[in-house]
This record gives sequence, structure tokens and C-alpha cells, in this order.
Amino acid sequence: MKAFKRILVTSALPYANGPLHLGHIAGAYLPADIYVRYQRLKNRDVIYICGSDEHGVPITVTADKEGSAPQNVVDRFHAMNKEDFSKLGICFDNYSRTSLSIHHKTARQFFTKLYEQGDLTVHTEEQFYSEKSQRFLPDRYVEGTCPYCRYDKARGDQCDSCGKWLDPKQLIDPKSKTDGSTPVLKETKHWYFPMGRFAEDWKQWFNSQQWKENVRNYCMGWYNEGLGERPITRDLHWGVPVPLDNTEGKVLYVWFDAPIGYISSTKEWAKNQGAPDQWKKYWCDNETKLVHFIGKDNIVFHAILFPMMLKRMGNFVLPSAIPANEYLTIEGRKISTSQNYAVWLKDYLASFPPDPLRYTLAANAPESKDTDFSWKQLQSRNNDELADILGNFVNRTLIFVHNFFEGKIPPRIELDAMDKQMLKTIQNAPGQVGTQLENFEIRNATKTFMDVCRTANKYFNDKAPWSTRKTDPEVCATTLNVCLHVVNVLSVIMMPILPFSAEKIRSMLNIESVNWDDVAHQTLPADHPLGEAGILFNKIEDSMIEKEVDKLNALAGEPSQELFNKKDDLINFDQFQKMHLKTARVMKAERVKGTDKLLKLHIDLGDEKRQIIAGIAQDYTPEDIVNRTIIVVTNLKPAVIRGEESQGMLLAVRTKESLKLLTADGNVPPGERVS
Ligand code: B3M
Ligand code: ZN
Repeated sequence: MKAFKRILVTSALPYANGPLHLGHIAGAYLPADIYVRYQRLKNRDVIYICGSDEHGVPITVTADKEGSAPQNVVDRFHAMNKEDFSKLGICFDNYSRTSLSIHHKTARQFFTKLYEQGDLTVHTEEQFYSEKSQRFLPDRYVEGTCPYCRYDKARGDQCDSCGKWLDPKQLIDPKSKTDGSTPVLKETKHWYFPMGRFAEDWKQWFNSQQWKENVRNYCMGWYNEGLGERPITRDLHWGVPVPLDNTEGKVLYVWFDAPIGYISSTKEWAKNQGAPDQWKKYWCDNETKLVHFIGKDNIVFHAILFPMMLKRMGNFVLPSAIPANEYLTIEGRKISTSQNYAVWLKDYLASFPPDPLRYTLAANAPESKDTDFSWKQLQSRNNDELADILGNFVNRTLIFVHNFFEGKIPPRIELDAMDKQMLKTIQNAPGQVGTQLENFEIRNATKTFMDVCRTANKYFNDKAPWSTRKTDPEVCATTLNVCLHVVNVLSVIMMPILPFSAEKIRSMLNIESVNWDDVAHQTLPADHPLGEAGILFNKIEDSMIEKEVDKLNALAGEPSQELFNKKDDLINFDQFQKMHLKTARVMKAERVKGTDKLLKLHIDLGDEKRQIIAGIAQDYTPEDIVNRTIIVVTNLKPAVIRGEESQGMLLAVRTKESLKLLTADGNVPPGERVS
């Protein structure tokens, strides 16, 4: 493998149009942060570059929705995301923004050079234009009736009802979404990057690299389909203006300018270092290893479009690795920002410390396939691994030394076989974890680390210092000396994954920290006074995660508007008949313990009695509902909710303010079929 002099790490620039959620973190930020922290501990020359992506339709759509200016939107979310990243310990060397002039200038230089050397093509096409607002309308700014399903609020790029991809010109009765006027078709000129022209050159380079399987597969899929041409300009008023004459109202396409943001952010970093040319050392020298951490939806831009642009620029380094991650689901469901189904980083950090999340996401990183985050998993990773294994080992070691060795490092006297075995394990740990991190195997590295902690905890048990203390004080001293040595090494190799807790251990040890390669060889000075011992990880109680799960369930239970608006999914009467709806009388109702959302209802269905668990406790007390006749779906698969079986589901309407049960009008006996 090629030896590099320096490493330049980037994480995808998040759009500054909303807060960060755990999917973002698991995909592009935490793995990069872990990798960078490791490289720093190896004393490598590494910088970590990121920033807000502040251009493109995602920003203007959010601004329009809020009725505010794009600049306000990006100002707000740039500040918010920067702060949340820092609270999670994501340690960028620079977090820039693409709305800065340093970025505009750099992006313009790219476009101009490519244009001047004849690398761009230009085409004229017809596009919708609002005469009322005097502007061209991007696809999703045009609304009309879908030609396929007749849904009357279909967007120009896609119909939310039938899901079909559309061209705005297909819409029946198109209207401008911003001013309601009927747009006209008008000719407009756009510049394209002819990827197909550079495809063979690209392929040669691509084949000479070692890519992750998902990156290779996606790229070969695109390549085989034909790379064609990509428009790199847009008719929009927000973005980097096209640097050519007579192009007013045209900006660079966001996917052209955003990756250049990595370069402008590096320029900003160099400027802040007082060495403005320093960015070139990272970008324009073949001895730099460029690594892009991204989510899988960004692969084509980082593995094809951007490398092609860099290559055509002439003197730029191309990526050596693109550790693209798959997706994270939450409690088994896809994250959806439009439906607010997500765990927001800000909300997490308001209730829990950062390290347990870092550890859980690292242990379960979506490296080769989608993985799921659940609150239960966070709880068990925290309680059973961080607290009971790592925390317990560190704590019992430190407390023991404080209690029986006056808080000073005991001497190592004579090593027995068990001590030697433990020392060998810890000696090898930095190399093992390091190799895995070097190969972007964050999951494996996390597991290797925890396995070492497990071994250490067992060593403490097997050596039983509480009894050798009385029978053989020298053996006891040696055991604790070995344990402290292990704590010292662990505190360094856990730094990339658990930086906050590692810092705590460092101050408990009160020993100057050394780097990754040397720590296992460091001899602890006997008699050296330790710092104060403290708890590393508090247990997460059931009630804390139940609250979070309830929050998500409330969202999961709400039918998506998109689903509801579907018009072409009609069912016939037979299909309707398959659903058994019956009247039921509530005989008894009680609250489900440990939650304020659920009631357990005992219902009479005429010829049988059942129990159902219903999420109505915030709108109905048990007294309110007893003796009412409600409507229940009786042939729904039973589900276990909070350990209680629910044998059916009642019908209700949820409005913005409250929830209302559907009940029968007048006196209807229980068990009657609804039809
Ligand atoms: N902002 C897309 C995204 O957040 C985009 C990444 C740009 S990386 C240069 O998924
Ligand atoms: Zn449709």
C-alpha cells in the first residue's frame, strides 16, 4: 500500500436547512471523527474539513416554507449544527460555509477554468417561467395535476400521490408554487459537464483504486448506464452566480459547488492558521491521502463527478478512499425528516451524555448494510457494556488503589502467568484496534476494544485482590499495578470512540498522556499519586428510554399524508370486507404502568371478551371510557405493547388538538359487524 505523508479527511457538507439527526451522525460524521482522532494519536499530519452546504433548492424550499430569506435559514442552521457537532465531540479542524466569499470565489475559478479549456457544453431548452415574478421556476416550484393519477398538487419533479417521476412540462394546468400564476415556457441556456467525455479516463483511475464494494457497485452501475451530460447551472437566485456575461439569474448547480466547499473550507483553515498557502499542501500534492466520508446517496458525486472535475483542473489530488456508509433506521423504520420521524441529535444531547451514543453508533455502524438504532440498544450498550464492563473495571481499580494503597500507584513486584497474559493482551490492543480503524472498520474496532475491557474485568476477578491483600500483599500490589497499566492503555485507545470518558480517566490517573504507539510501553511511576476517582457511566433507566420510544411511536402511528393522498390505490368491496370491524362495549379500563399514554381496555364483543391496549390515556381517563360502545378492528394480528397483549385496535380520529373515539350512535349491542 502506498505510504502517504498527510491525510485530508472530509465529511459531507450537511445542508443548512434543518437540524442533524442520528442518521447523519452514523453515516458521515462519527466514523470520520473516530478515524481522525486515531490519526492524530498516531502523530500523523491530518486535517478534518467540513462545513455547511448553504446552496441549492433544499435551502430555498425551506426558506419559502418559512416565509423567510434563504440567508436567515442558513444562518440559523449553520450555527445550530456547528454547536451540536461540537457537543458530540466531532472535532473538525474547520467548519466553513458555502455562502462565504472565499467559497464563491473558488467555485467560480473552477467553472471558469473548465469553461475556458472547453470542458463544458451549453444547450438551450424550454423551461417554465413566471412572468408575474420574472423568474424561471425550478422543477419543484411548479405544481399541477398529475397526468398519471390526477392528483392536483403534483410537484414538477415528482408526484407525491402516485410517486411517479415527472417533468414539469407533463403537468396538467401547471401553476407557479410561489405566486400562483400560470407559467409560460421560455427558452433558457444551461451549461453541462459532459461526464461521458471523460468516462474512460475516469474508469482507468477508478479501476486502479481499492474501493469499498458498495462504492464500486454504484459507480459501475452509473458507468454502465452511460454517464452522459449533467447540467451544472440552474435558474435560481440563490447560489454562486455563473461567472459569465449575460447570465443574470443563473447560479451554479449545488452539486457542482458543494464539493468545492471542501477546498474553500481548507483555504479558510489555512488562512486562520496564518499560512494562506498551506491548503495547497493538502490539495495539490500526490502524497496526500484524501478521504471522503459520506452516506451512500452521495456516492456518484464523490466518486465520479468531483474526481472528474478535480482531474480536469489539472493539479489536484483525487480521493484515495470513500468510506460510504449505508443507512441507519430507527426502531425498524426509515428516517423521514418530512414526517419528523427521526431522533434529533439536539434532543438526544438534551437528555443524555454524548459518549454512549458515540459508542452505540460505532458498535453498530452501517458499514456494509443498513443497521437499526433502538433506544433499548442504547440502554444495553450503555448499561451492560460501558457501565458494567469498562466503567466497572476502571472504577474498581481506582477505588481499590485509593482505599488500600493511599491513592498511589503500587509497585510491580513479580509477574505470574496470569499477569503476563493480561499484559500481552493489552500490549497487542493498540495495534489491533489501530489496524481496524486504519481500514475504516469502526464496528470491529469497537468490538475489539470492548473485548479487551472484558478480559481486564475478568483478570481483576480472577486475581481477587480483596483476598490477596490480606494473604499476599506483594501479589496484590502487582495486580493493581497491572490493572492501572491496563487502564492507562485503555484510556488512550478509547479516545477516538469515547473521547469524553477517556478524558475523565486521564484525570483520574493524573498521568501525562502519551500517543497511540507508546502508551503500551509506558512504565507507570510507582508511588505516583492518582487523581480523584469518579463514576464514568450512569445507568440509563427504563423510564428514560420508554419516554423516547413513546415519542417515536406517536410519530410512527400517524399515517403519512402522502399515503393518505394516494388516489390510485382503490380497494374493492371484498378487500374492505376482509377487515372485521365490530362494536365493543368497554367493561373495564385501567392505566398501563410506567406510561402516561396507554390504557388497557377489557372489552365485550358479544360472544367473546378481549383486552386491547390503546394510546388514548392523554385524552380519556378510565372512567370516561367505561361503558362506552366503541368500534374495534378485531382481525388485526395481536401485538405485545409494554408486555401486554393487545387483541385488536380501536378506531379514533386524531386532530391537532386532541383524539376522539369513534362510537356508535344510539343503543347498539356489542359484537355487531360494522359495514
Ligand atoms: N449537502 C447532500 C446531503 O447532505 C449534500 C452533501 C454535499 S457534500 C459536498 O446529503
Ligand atoms: Zn400522480
